[in-house]
Amino acid sequence: MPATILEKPGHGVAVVRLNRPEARNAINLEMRAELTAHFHALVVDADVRAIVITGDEKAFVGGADIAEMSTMDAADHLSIDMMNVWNAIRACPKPIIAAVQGYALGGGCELAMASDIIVAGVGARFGQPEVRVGIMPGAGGTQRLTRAVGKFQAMRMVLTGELVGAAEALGMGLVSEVVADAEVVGRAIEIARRIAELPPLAIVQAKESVLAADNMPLDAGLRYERKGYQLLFSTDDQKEGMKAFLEKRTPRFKGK
Ligand code: CO8
Repeated sequence: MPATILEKPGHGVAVVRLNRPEARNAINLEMRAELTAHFHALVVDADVRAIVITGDEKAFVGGADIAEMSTMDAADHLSIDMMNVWNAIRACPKPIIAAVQGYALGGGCELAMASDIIVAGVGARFGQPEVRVGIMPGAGGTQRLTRAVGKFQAMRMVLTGELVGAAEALGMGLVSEVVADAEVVGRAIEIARRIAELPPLAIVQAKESVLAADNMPLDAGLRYERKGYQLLFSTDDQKEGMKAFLEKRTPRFKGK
């Protein structure tokens, strides 16, 4: 069985399912390689405009594979490109929606945070428990988490390894919305479909601009945002979107 399954339910949406249920979808080297390949392919797939990533009902991802990591040394980590998958996800200009049921721990919480929107089931649990196995977060758990929830909640999660439930995660700003567990994937696909109907050039520019907020001082970020905004006035979709509004009809976006 592959460690991941790629599905294309149509309407511009791709669904990447993590498929190691027997190991709570722990991320091993095989899964990393498959995820990297999927994201490289999805970036250039013109039929895909939004991506949903999900696990199963018990776990989104239980973390990096501890059995596999247990015998690795620092040189292994440096020589195997462990970060390839994170770079592939980070370089993906299309919106990524994490549909989280069950555990999102360690690398799993980091994978959710590398996405753009997180839909969580009421039973979802998030955590950065790496210290409990003698390490620390290595793929965004001290950086993206701190930016999402602030220093004091991040410190609590990273230094104690305690898990937080979906309601608490929502209150902290760690997830976008919470729905019934059985509705998580459907809701994520619904959001992806809605995004896929919108003008893709505007979506890509908007995503890039929001992500830039993490890396730029406000003045530079506002200038960056304005350039993206101005650039979109050179697209056919801007003309069509505004014309359709004024003519009181549904726009037909072409991605040009
Ligand atoms: N790695 C390997 N195997 C795992 C992992 C994991 N992270 N999580 C669960 N499994 C396996 C278990 O060993 C068990 O296998 P078996 O049936 O053969 O004994 C099976 O999955 C089911 O697990 P449980 O019986 O424990 O299932 P529960 O539902 O009772 O508990 C938990 C699920 C809460 C997820 C529990 O298994 C657990 O605490 N797992 C470990 C969580 C953890 O510590 N995660 C952090 C790992 S370190 C990390 O992620 C570092 C990231 C660094 C950079 C990013 C790289 C991708």
